[in-house]
Amino acid sequence: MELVIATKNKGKFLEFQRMLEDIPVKLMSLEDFPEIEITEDGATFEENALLKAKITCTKTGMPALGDDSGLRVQALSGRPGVFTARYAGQGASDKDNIEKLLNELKDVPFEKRQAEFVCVLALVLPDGGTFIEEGKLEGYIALEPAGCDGFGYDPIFFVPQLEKTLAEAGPQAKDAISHRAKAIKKMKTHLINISQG
Ligand code: ITT
Repeated sequence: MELVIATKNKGKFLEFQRMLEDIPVKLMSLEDFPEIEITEDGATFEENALLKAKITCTKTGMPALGDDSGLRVQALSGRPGVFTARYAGQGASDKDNIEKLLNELKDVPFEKRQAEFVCVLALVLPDGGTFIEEGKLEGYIALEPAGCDGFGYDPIFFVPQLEKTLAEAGPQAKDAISHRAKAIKKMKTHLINISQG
């Protein structure tokens, strides 16, 4: 079965490739369909994940999987939430977003910097079949960036059980516990059933 991951984010796509390599599904991403433009205007992760998957499925005629994910920081009443990718403005770089978040939290001590990563996946099939799954990872926003693996906010997401940031932990350790790994694990059951026809 062919499956389009409805993302332009290379870091995300690499994680899907790693975590779905053991099932008989050929993955593509929006890099393979540069003509597809998606405007994320949903109010929730679920709405945005569905939007990405529906547009991609309609335009390609193939099963599509949307991933909408982001950070909820307790001291910021759950922000940036669905605006995580655009936190420092439309088209902001990971570096700009990290700088803005660290600046907003500059007076907040480490023990009050609880945060969670959320990942919502939406799978949309050409026959209209739809599946939604979610995963979360709890941690803290570090005082400064550390590590160079991963993508996005990984250098400032400190995971107590690893005693390091996700960017220091590396891909194997991240895939064992991440928000995306938990959502993918649940979605895999549906993908296996569908690919077996
Ligand atoms: P697509 O919409 O094309 O998939 P995007 O990066 O815009 O790419 P989102 O709208 O879902 O994706 O925004 C997710 C934001 O959360 C973005 O800033 C990511 O860098 C960040 N993010 C999501 N998962 C992450 C992870 O596992 N590690 C670090 N940052 C993550």
